[in-house]
Amino acid sequence: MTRLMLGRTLERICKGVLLLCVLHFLIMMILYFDVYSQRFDLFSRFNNGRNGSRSNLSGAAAGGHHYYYYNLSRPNATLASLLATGRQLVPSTEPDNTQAPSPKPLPPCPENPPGLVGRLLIEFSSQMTMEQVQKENPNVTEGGRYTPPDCRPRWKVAIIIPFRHRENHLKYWLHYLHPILRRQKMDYGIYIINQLGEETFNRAKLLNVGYAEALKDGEYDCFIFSDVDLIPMDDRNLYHCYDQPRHFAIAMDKFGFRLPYAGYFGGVSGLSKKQFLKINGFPNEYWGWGGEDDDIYNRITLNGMKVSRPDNHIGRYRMIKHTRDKHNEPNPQRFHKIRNTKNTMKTDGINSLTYRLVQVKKYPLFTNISVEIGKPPPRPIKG
Ligand code: UDH
Ligand code: MN
Repeated sequence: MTRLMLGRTLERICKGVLLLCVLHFLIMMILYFDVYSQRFDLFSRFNNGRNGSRSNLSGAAAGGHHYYYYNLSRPNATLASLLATGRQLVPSTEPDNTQAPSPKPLPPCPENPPGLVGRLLIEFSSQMTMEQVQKENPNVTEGGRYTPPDCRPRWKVAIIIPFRHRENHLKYWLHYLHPILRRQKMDYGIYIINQLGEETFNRAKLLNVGYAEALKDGEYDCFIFSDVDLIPMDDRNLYHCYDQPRHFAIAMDKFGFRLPYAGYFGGVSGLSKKQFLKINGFPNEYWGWGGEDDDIYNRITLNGMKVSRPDNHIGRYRMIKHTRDKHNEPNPQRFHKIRNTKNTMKTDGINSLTYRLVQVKKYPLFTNISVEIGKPPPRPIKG
């Protein structure tokens, strides 16, 4: 008899446990499907983003594509406390701004952007106005900035152009380069560093100014230094930085599409911020034409780095034909100076740069930075 009673009690306990299990399982299933349906956006797919079954569930209208969550992360909210009140089993009607889904993170930009076209036809005979060039580039934002809308760029590139009295060249440069850089999916800004006055031109010092001024405008980690008259003939020559300082303009038409000498680093080059600082930037003391690019090459090799270059057929450039500018005569001291880079690079560079900033002006396709950079020191009198 007692055995029978014991058996019945045990049976009841078992049934009770089983019932609890089933109940638990059901609750877990409800929670599981509800949370996951939100994560995978199952419902809004069917309700066209308008009020749908989910807002009806709670009896409240929901505008747009609002999502509702069980606020499990709310302080003091435990699963038990949520289960304790029936109301909380129904999704909350208050849109929770703190939990609004952030936009999908963009994928990194592809290493080989699919929109590239390869070899380009570059010519400088057709006339163009700045207004036309602006119309061609509606996606470029004020100051000549652009960021790809559909991917996360690896570099933030400042393109620095040394400049004086070359407005016509600048139009061609902007006309060709903006679309190329856009296809290359670069995140970039264009900085024209304009030397005011008519003193001797100083390309490398202007490039140092460009580095310093661009950093005031954006968090750049890559700097490309380009002459205003050089246009790449192939958009596979990617304008970003590399493991080693980059020389882009390796095959110019004016040199018969060949590197003129092994240590040539002129025309268009690029250094990451780290590489630039490692060589103390560029020399400030090369006044007039020539030598400053060789000095930069020396700085790179003396600091244990190597120049990286694209393939010969990809690194082709056209230079807009021009005569020698006034006040940019070949610098007679250049041969002597490039033999001394080792001694001068530590004290002449970005750490010794001085200039007077006169104006920063943002145009639709570029930022113009006008500066006074002084003049060459008086030549020592011989004898
Ligand atoms: N630059 C100016 N204004 C000047 C001088 C130079 O903007 O008055 C800038 C410009 O970005 C130019 C760069 O500095 O592209 C380099 O100067 P460059 O173009 O004069 O140098 P390059 O080696 O010319 O091309 C050498 C002059 C030889 C002309 C001989 C014609 N056969
Ligand atoms: Mn030139």
